[in-house]
Amino acid sequence: MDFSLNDEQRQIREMVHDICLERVEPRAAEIDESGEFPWDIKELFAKHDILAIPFTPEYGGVSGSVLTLLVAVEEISKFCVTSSLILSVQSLGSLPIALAGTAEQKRKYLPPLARGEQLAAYALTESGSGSDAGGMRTRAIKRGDTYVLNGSKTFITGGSVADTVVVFARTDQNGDTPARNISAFIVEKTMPGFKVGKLEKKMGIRGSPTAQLFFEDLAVPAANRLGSEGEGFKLAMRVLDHSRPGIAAQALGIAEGAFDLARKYARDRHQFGRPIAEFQGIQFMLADMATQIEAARALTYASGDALDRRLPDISASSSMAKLFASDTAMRVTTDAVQILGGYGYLRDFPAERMMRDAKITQIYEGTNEIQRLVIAREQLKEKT
Ligand code: COS
Repeated sequence: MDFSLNDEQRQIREMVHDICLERVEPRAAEIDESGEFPWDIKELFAKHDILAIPFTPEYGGVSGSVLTLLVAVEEISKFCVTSSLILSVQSLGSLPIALAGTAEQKRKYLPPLARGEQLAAYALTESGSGSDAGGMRTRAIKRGDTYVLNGSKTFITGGSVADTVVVFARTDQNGDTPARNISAFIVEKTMPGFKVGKLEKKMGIRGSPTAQLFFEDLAVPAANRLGSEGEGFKLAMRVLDHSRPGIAAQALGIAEGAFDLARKYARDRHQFGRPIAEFQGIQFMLADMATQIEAARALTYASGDALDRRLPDISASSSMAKLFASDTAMRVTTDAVQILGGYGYLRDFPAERMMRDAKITQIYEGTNEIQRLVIAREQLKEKT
């Protein structure tokens, strides 16, 4: 089955595939082992305009289509999930600016991101507010034409390498305004008071830095506020509606990479005098893996297409894609390790890395329990 991609999307998929096969796949195990951010891959993606895919030509980009971005993320993830995150986070961190920025903010911040000269990050989560994103404590107090930020963020993907970070903070001045008086600010890493804390040691996506960020009397010009004061929570949710299909695409790519590996191994590995692919137990596993992947791809592409066509009620389709594709990635990578048997458990083969990388897709950008909550709420809304 092939979802109807246009010529541009097919060309981008081919280009990304060729580059990743030649340059990213040979680095994937090393990146995982070292746990270091792959600056060489970031430069490679910038040079080939891969980091320009999330941006429209008006701001120096090459596409701006969500579906095109998903296809690119899927393709990179087949080879190296850490590398796919360089593109995903460039999109996530710039989405608040693209969705809510003024023309001036977009002109200033988007072109260097599209050129890959700068990196972006999205700072919503805090140690005490993960699923309950509205419970954040970082505060921005207005003083004249600046806001003074104090607080911290945690689990910020790419936070230590980003030049531009969109930070969400409470703007209720006296604690007596509505609970969700949250606003979003474009923060530059060079602003005094911006500090990077510890980098987390993780199970997977090990070359993607996950950082703590601290803001100590950090003065942000009021001109860097995104949208109206108090509108930040809704913006954060809109961004997640747009970015969750990207996690689905990542999960889909991991599942496809693991499936290809397992299929090849099943054909090559002989036991009891024949390839293990001839045993029904293996065939049934491969059949289930392939079916789940097809279904995950259909949901993922449909959610991207819905966003591109600006259809209403996209929250549920984004969450469904993320939920189903990430569960698929976990199942398929676990089965791939099983098909490879003892070899699947060794670092000599990429199956175990894919399984470790898959797990995070069920957790970040909203746990799958939160996705179910979003989907259920949409189903229970009164339909006219
Ligand atoms: N788009 C626009 N507005 C939205 C929205 C969306 N997708 N979802 C909610 N809102 C609005 C609501 O309409 C409501 O507006 P009003 O106050 O005008 O009625 C407001 O935002 C608050 O919504 P709600 O009451 O649903 O908020 P909750 O605190 O119940 O939170 C969940 C909702 C749990 C869905 C949200 O907190 C969430 O997604 N949490 C997970 C966060 C996450 O994914 N973190 C991962 C790290 S970021 S990489």
